[in-house]
Amino acid sequence: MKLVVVGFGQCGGRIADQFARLNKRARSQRKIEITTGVFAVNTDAADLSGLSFIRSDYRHRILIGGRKTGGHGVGKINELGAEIAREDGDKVIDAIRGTRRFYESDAFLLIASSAGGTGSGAIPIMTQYIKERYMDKPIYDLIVLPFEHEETTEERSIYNSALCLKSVNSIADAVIVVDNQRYIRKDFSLRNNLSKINELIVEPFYDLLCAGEEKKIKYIGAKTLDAGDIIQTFNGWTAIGYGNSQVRTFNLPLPRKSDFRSKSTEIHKGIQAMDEAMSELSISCNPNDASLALYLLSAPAKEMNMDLVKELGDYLRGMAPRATIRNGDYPREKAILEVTLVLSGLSNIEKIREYYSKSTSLIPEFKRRQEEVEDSLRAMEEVGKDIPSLL
Ligand SMILES: Nc1nc2c(ncn2[C@@H]2O[C@H](COP(=O)(O)OP(=O)(O)OP(=O)(O)O)[C@@H](O)[C@H]2O)c(=O)[nH]1
Ligand SMILES: [Mg+2]
Repeated sequence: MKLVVVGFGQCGGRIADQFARLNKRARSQRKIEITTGVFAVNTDAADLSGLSFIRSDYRHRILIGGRKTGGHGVGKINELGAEIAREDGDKVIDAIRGTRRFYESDAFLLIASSAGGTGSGAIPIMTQYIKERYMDKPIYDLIVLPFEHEETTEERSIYNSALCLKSVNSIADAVIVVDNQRYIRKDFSLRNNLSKINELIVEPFYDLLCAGEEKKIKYIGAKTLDAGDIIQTFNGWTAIGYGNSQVRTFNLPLPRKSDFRSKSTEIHKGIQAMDEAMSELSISCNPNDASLALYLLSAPAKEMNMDLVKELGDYLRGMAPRATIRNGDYPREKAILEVTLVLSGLSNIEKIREYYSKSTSLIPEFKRRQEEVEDSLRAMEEVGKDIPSLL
């Protein structure tokens, strides 16, 4: 599957940059392409210059709202991010139109954080603009939720998130939810290592996008997972995960293929990778709430057989009994068995529900604070009313 990738704001731009890296990797390791164009859009010129893999010309790193912000961002006011996108959105559309081989793209992937200003505000507006112009291609929005410590220190991050999530969900074909907090569960030092988190966020997309683009016969599975399967699966609230397990230790003799122990070991390893993918999902959710699911098994051809694929399917069916499940296998050479898992059409995500309810109670509070500020300003003006002005 080939994507047009557009990142908005600092977070969106940096993750889009990681997709540009993945494409480079696909090209050099596998001689295939998984993106047709990668763009970063920001109100902040410094953030755009900090990227590494996205082409550095103004058509790929797009500065918007220069007049309003002086190139310095919108300071977490996502209403302003939205306003700027309405005014400057044509710049992004023009850049997309200039993509060579645009006709080969299967879908759009737009990316932003929900808590900031530029990305959070621009992504719903741009989803709508792109949808109006390219009706035949699905649009997926990848939204990054803030760390817990940001939610407690800055209520605006909760309010921005609620606004952004509600808006994108009403317009995008799927919303892939990625919770920053989930990536520091095992390693707290990651909190200060956003680029490592960004690598982890994009990793599950690699095999998923590559599988359907393979041309070499030895990398084509018994059942290829292609763009059609992905498009059928990505729908509404979506989570993505990845897990792996080592399949061979070199100093052990290989058991004979027909050996029942060898077969049960393979299945055990497969289940272990699937379990890891499930517990490493990009957002905490209940698989029981998924109406669509997909898994891709990548492993050395020797290690894959229909029994393993079927066992994994049965296992997933047990966890997501209501989901329509699609699958594929992707023969690789590395001695590692990998499972990429997508749960989609989720009917409930607790964290989003919380953002909605907390924001509803924040609205009157924000209004009250605004009024307080205005009252206080008026009172100060009143005290100084007899002082002459220099203007
Ligand atoms: N995973 C990840 N999260 C990031 C990154 N950069 C920022 N964030 C998160 O994104 C949120 C802040 O949004 P930004 O993307 O910085 O904001 P912006 O869209 O540039 O908007 P303004 O700077 O307010 O104009 C916070 O929750 C950060 O934790 C990143 O590179 N990776
Ligand atoms: Mg910024």
